[in-house]
Amino acid sequence: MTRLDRRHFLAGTGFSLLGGQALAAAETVALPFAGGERTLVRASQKRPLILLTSRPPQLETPFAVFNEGLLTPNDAFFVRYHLSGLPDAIDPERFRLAIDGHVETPLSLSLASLKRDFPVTEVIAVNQCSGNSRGFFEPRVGGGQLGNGAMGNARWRGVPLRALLDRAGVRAGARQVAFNGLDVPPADGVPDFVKALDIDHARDGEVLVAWAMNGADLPFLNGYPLRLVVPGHYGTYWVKHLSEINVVDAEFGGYWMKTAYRVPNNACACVAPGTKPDKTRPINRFNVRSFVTSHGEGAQVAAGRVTELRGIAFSGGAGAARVLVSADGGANWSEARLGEDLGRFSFREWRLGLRLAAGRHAIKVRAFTADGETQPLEPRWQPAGYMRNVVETVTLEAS
Ligand SMILES: Nc1nc2c(c(=O)[nH]1)N[C@H]1C(S)=C(S)[C@@H](COP(=O)(O)O)O[C@H]1N2
Ligand SMILES: [Mo]
Repeated sequence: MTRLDRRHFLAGTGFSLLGGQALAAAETVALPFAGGERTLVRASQKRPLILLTSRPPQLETPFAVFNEGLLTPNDAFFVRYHLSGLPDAIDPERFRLAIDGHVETPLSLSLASLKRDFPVTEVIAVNQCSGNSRGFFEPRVGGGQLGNGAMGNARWRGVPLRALLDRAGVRAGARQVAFNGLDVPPADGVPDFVKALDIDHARDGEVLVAWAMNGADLPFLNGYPLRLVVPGHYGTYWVKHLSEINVVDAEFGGYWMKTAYRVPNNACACVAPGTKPDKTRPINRFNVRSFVTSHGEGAQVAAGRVTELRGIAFSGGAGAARVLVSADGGANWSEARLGEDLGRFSFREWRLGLRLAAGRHAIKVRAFTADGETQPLEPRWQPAGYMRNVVETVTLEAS
């Protein structure tokens, strides 16, 4: 990106995406697929992140961050928007959250009331974009060509959605709850970003209306002052700048539920490469994934000595009960040690020491949930490029 381009997109957004700090154009990274050359940019409240698009802002976390710790720092957390009409400065005194629709008593809550008048709870949960890792799809699919950095794990603090719905009094016949944020479509006809959950899911006690992550206010780009947290479910449901919770007595028919963010309606949510599904359903829970974080592709290690491998695993709500590692491309597998359990929605650390002979080694990592769900050895395919969870491989050079 040139300096001129940067000025253009600074002028065109309602806030300072770059925080006034233009970075040298030399700071680039190459994601490991065709067309993966990217610029690092510094958005407001963020360290340099991988730029996918500037309008709307889409920033990916550099993968090395996931080796820093199990909680993803707020300033490194990825950013994804669909609409370029981001809210301007939000006044926390004047902000109100509406709870309306098919309820007995519509509510309009200030931030102060939300924090004072309801039970407060915390959960550590992964937020992952449906299209995380889309850039690796073969054959290629349209959409943001993301590497593996459109995910993050944080401690979220807020009020259970159930408590808000109970206070408003959900009326009989309620079917879904729709969530809208303060961002708006530009004047090009893209529908407003509104997502919906089934009423039972909305009332399960796990979904939060959160104002803090990792002990601090939500960064603006991650949804200040409030966002929905839907543990175990893809990021598309985690509506940012949440301003309206609307209970509806029918299936919500908005574009972002009815047309977008749908997956093939079968057990694997997949189809033969290059084909289209005949039936789809809204995307919902994550599948299980695991990664090596300690070593990147092609890393050099000492032959004949123990190499300490480390990584992360997570799933859509059953945690990661086992992680197996293969050092010979999948012929033999060893059990990794699991780290502290931060809850079933969190990243879980795994570690394994391996003594590698001189030469190249294809290290594979495969996680299993307590329910026995695991990662496929060959990638699944679907036209939207969602839900990639193939067993990852990292090649190490021992010498
Ligand atoms: N208001 C609003 N909320 C939104 C979106 C959006 O475009 N607008 N995108 C969703 C999608 S698809 C994802 S993956 C997550 C990303 O959360 P993050 O930007 O905090 O990482 O936000 C979700 N919430
Ligand atoms: Mo997403």
